[in-house]
Amino acid sequence: MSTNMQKDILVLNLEEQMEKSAERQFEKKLADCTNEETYYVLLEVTSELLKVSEPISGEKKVYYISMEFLIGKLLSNNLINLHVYDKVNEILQKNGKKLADIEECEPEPSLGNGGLGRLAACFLDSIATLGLPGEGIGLNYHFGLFHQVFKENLQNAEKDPWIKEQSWLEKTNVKYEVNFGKKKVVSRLYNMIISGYDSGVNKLRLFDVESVDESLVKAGITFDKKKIEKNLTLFLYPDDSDEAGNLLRIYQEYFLVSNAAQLILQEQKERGYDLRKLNEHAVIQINDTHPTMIIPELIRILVEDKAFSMDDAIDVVSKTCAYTNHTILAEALETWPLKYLEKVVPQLVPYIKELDKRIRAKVKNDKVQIIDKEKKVHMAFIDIHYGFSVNGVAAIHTDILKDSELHDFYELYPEKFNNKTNGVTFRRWLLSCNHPLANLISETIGDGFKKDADRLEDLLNHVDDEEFLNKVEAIKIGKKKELCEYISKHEGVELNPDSIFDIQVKRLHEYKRQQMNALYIIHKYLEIKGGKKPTRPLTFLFGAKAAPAYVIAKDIIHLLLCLQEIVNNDPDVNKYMKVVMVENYNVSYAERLIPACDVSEQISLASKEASGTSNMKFMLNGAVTLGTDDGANVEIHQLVGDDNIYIFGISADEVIEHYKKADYVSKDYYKKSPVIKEAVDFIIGKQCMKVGHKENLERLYKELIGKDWFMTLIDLESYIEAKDRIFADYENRDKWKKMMVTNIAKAGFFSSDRTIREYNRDIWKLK
Ligand code: 26V
Repeated sequence: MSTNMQKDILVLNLEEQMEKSAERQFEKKLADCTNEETYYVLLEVTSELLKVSEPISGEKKVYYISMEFLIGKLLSNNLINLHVYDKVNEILQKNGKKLADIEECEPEPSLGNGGLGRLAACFLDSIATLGLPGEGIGLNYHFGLFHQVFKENLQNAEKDPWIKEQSWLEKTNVKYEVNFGKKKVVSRLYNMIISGYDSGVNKLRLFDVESVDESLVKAGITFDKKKIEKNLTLFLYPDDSDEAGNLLRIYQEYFLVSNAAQLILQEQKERGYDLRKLNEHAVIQINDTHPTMIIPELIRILVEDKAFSMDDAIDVVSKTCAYTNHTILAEALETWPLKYLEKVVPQLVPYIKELDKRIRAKVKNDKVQIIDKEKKVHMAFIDIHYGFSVNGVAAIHTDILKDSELHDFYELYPEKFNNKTNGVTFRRWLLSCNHPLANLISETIGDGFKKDADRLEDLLNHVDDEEFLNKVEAIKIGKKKELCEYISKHEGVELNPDSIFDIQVKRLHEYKRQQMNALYIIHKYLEIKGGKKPTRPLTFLFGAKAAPAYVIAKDIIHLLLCLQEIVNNDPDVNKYMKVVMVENYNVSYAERLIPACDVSEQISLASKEASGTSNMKFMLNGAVTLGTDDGANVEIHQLVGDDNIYIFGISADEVIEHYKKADYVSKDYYKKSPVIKEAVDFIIGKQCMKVGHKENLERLYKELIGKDWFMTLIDLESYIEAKDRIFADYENRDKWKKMMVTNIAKAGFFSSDRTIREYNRDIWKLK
C-alpha cells in the first residue's frame, strides 16, 4: 500500500485509532483519560501518521548543521501540518476535552538559546513544506538550555529535563565512534520526523552519547565538566566563563560534526554516489561558526580514509559547504586557542594548519589569516575561505559584513557574499498561535495565504472596512484576555486587558537594551508619582533568559524584577501601569505573548541586531513596532512605510562612527539630561535598594554611567519621545487598527518559505 493511502486510512479512522491507543496504553476509554494520558494518545496516533507520510527525496539534499534547534512543542504544529487539527479538536470536544489543555501536558524541548535556534526550527518547517530534501543535524541535550526560576528578584538556573519515556524522538540503531585524540565515545542517533504543511516529511537528526550520565548534575546546573563521556550532551552551551567550559564547548562541537560527517558520507555510500562529486548530492549549511569543524573533518576523512589528495579533498569540500553569519558582536565570533584544539581534537590540527598555510601563501594580509599571531583559530575565517557562500541574515547586516566587519574578505571573494533575510514559519506563528486571526484572514481573503504568504497583501483592500477592522481589534482583545488569565495563574499578577500591552521578549543582552526599556519604566513611574497619569493604563511585559555567566545581563533581570515589585505594589501607580517579567520565557510562552501584543519592542543599538525574528512574528500578529533602524526592522520599515512603524535612535552608521572614534561618553548624557539622571539614579535609590541587592544594582548603575558599551543613554531621550508618541497614537483607534492591518498585510515577505526559496535558488540548488 502506498504511504499516502495508509495515511488517508489512518486519518479516516482517527477516532478509532485514538480509542485503540487509549485502550492499549491506559486500558481506558478516551473520554476517561486524563489530559496527560490524552497527550500520550495523541502523541502515538500523530507519530503513526508521521511514519506513514511520504518521505521527501531527491538527488541532492541539504544538511542544516546546527548546535541549536529550538523546535518548541510539536503536537499542534504536526496536527496542523498533517491537516488533522480540526478533526482532532472535534474528537476531543466530543470526549469532553480541549486541545489547549492537552497541549499544556507536552514538555517543551529547550534545545536552543534564542533566535538562531528558533530560526533553524522555522527553516526545517519550510524546507519540508516546500518539498525540499533536507535534514537538520544537531545534538540531543538532555536538560536543554536551563529552566529559569526567580528567587529574591534574581535569576536561578535549574535543569530542564524534557525527554520522557515516550516522545517525538525515535531511537535508532545507528551508532558511531567519535575520537577525541585517544579518547573515544560512542554516539547514538535519534530521529525526529519533521512534517511539512500539506507536504511530505524530512528528519531532524539528533546525536547523543551512549554513556551520558544524568546523575552527574548537582545543584542547579552544575556538573563535572571534565567527564566528557558522561556530560557531553547534558546541557546546551555550557558555561563559557572558564577553560573547562570552553573545552567542553569544543568537545560538543566536534562531537556534532564528526557524527554529521559520518552520517553524510554513509548516506552517499548507500546511494552509490561518487564522493568526488559530493557537492552534486549534498550541500552543508553551517549555522554560525559552531559547526565549522565539519570542513577540516570532512577533508581529513577524505584524505585519510578515501585516498583523496589534499587538493581534491579541499576542492570538493569547499564546493559543498556554505556559511551563515548571525552576529557581528566580536565576543560571539568564535576564536579558539590552538592549544585547546590540540587538546580536544589533535587529529584536526594538522588540517587546520594546512588550511591556514595555503591562505598565507596566497594572501598577505594579517587580518584574514585563520591562525592569528596569538595562535588563535578564527573559525569564521575557515568558513569564508573554504566555503562557497557567506550570507548575512538581513539586508543591513549583510551590508555591514561587506562594508566593515568582513570587508577584507569581501574584497577577496565578492561572489561568495549574499543576503538571506530571515523569516519565520507562519504555520506556528499565525495558524497555530492565533486561530481566530488566521480564520478571519481566511474568511476575508481566502486560504491562499497559507501557502503563499504574499497573498496577505490582499488585506490592504480592507483597511477601510470598518467591520473587518473591528474584528481584528476584537481578536487582539480576546488574545489579551487569554494572556491575562495565563499570567494571573502562572505569575500571580493581575493585568488589565484594556491597557496597552508593550512587550519585549528575547535573550537578555546589553545590545538588545532591555535596560533602556527599564529606564523608560522608571521615568513613567516617576511621572505618575508626580501626578502625570497616562491616558490609558500601560502594561510592560518582558521575557528573557540571561546566560548564567553573563553578570550584567543578570543584573538587568534583577532590575526588571525589582521594578515589577515596586510598581505593582504601589497603590498610587498600579492602576496606571504594571510590569511583568515572565518566568522561563520559551517558545510556548512566545506563542501566548505575541498574539496579545500591541507594541513590539525592537530597540537594539543600531548595527548590533543581525536581524531579529520576533519583530516579524509580532507584526504578523498585528503589533506595531517601536524600534531602531536595525536588523530586519529596516526592511519592516521599508515595507510598511513611515506611517506604520515608530523608528527612533541613532543610525547604524552613526554608531559605527562612534566606535571608530571612541568618542561616546555615557556620563556626558547622564550629566546633561535631568530626565536621564533621574531615571539612572533610581537604580541605586532607596526604593530599589529596599527590594533588591546593593551589589547587583550598584554594578549596573556603574556600568551605565561608566561604560554603557551599547549606548543606552545616547538613545534614551528619543526612545522616551517615540514611546510616548506611540502610546498617544494608540488612542486614535481608527489609525491604530489600520496600522495593525497594514503590518499583517506586509508581513508576507517574512515567511521563512520565502527565505528558504532564496537559499535554494542561490545556494543549495536542490531542484
Ligand atoms: C552569542 C554569544 C555567545 C557568547 C557571549 C555573547 C554572545 C552574544 C550573542 C551571541 C549570538 C550568537 C548568534 C545569534 O544567536 N544570532 C542571532 O541570530 C538570529 C537568527 O539569525 C538573529 O535574528 C539575531 O538577530 C541574532 O542575534
